Amino acid sequence: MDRTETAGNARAPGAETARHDALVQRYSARNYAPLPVVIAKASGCWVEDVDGHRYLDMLSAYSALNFGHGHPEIVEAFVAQARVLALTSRAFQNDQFGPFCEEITQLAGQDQVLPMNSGAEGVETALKTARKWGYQVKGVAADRAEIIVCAGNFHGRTITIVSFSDDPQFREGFGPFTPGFRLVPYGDAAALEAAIGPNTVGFLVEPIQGEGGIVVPPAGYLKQAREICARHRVLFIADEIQTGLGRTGRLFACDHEGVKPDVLILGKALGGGLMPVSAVLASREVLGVFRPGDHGSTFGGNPLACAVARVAMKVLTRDRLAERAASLGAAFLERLRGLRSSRVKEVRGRGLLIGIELLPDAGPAKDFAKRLKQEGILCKDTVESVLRIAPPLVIEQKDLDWATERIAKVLG
Ligand code: IF1
Repeated sequence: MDRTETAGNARAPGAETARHDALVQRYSARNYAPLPVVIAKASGCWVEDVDGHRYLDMLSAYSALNFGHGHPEIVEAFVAQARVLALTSRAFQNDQFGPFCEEITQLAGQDQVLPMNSGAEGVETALKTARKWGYQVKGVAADRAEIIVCAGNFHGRTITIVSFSDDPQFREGFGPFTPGFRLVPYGDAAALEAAIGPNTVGFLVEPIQGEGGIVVPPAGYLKQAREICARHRVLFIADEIQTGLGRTGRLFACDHEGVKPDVLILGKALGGGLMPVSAVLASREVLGVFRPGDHGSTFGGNPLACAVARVAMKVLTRDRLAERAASLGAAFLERLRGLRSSRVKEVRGRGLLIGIELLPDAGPAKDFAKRLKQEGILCKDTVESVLRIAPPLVIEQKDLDWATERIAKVLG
């Protein structure tokens, strides 16, 4: 798609957008309040709406689109596999699953994998793993296992996961909740250590908090937390669903501190931007707690998902997308910081996961997201005051330049 054509045009919602919006208002549950843009097609980093307006995608479906929209090789693998074999269930084996398991465990440096679909399922699987490990291996008394989580966490939307959220909206009306979780402040290793007791089996953490507002923890935090967990025989569980697979400039965000988690959760980009694929990776000792029938999923490990994930991992490594995120992201972050806007409190992030925190009197971040949309940039607010900027890792420098100008204009 040519990016310059509609640059600068007003992008007021047109008749087609209104028609679609009316359908959604009437027939969809109102669990979202999206920007008024109805996307009809996309390629790479660019999308086009039903009224023919073009936008640069700087949200990337919350990092699920690390490879951009419709990556030709990934689409090719998807279509080819769909023609040959798409689904078997795990009652039988399929010829994509074994190679997928070998490749993803090698990529992650872990012994074994348990495949699921959505990120939330991956997190649930990791929590079940930690509890079972706690009872079978650590020797915690039945039903006493505790898992420590962080204030400001976001790990998904299931009842168990919202049970340990500290965001009232994610919980309100959804009780009763799952017990067995304990909250500690994020970025505070001493608080983690103080919260550990004899029944603690795991510590679940995002290496950078996404929904929390792109919160990068203090340097050394992950390493200290890793060390504390090892000392107390607590599983260090990294939710890299959003930060993993190159987003932050390393293959995994934990790599920035040389940390290898006991349990690693991947999702989003693992599906190549085409389908939900998640995975839990760990040592043989940890994933070895499962016996046939303990846990599973109809679609987890299906041949279509495995084929897509395999080609996604291949593209990620071959095209050095983590290095690309590191260099493009560092320069982009510098330029955003250099804007010195009087409305901006802080620009932070790692690689191509960037948050722009606005000052309280600048108004809600959502208004800036709307204004950026009018300028041809799609991004999203997170918490009240933070704009989340996270383009596909395949973005070109010239597109980042184009975006910087428009962000400067809107923040100016
Ligand atoms: C929505 C946020 C992002 C995640 C981490 C697990 C999951 C997510 C670290 C669950 C999902 C999404 C879901 C999406 C909004 C979004 C989000 F703003 F809410 F926080 F990305 F930053 N762990 N994050 O970020 O994965 O089950 O959705 O596949 O609309 O809820 P999922």
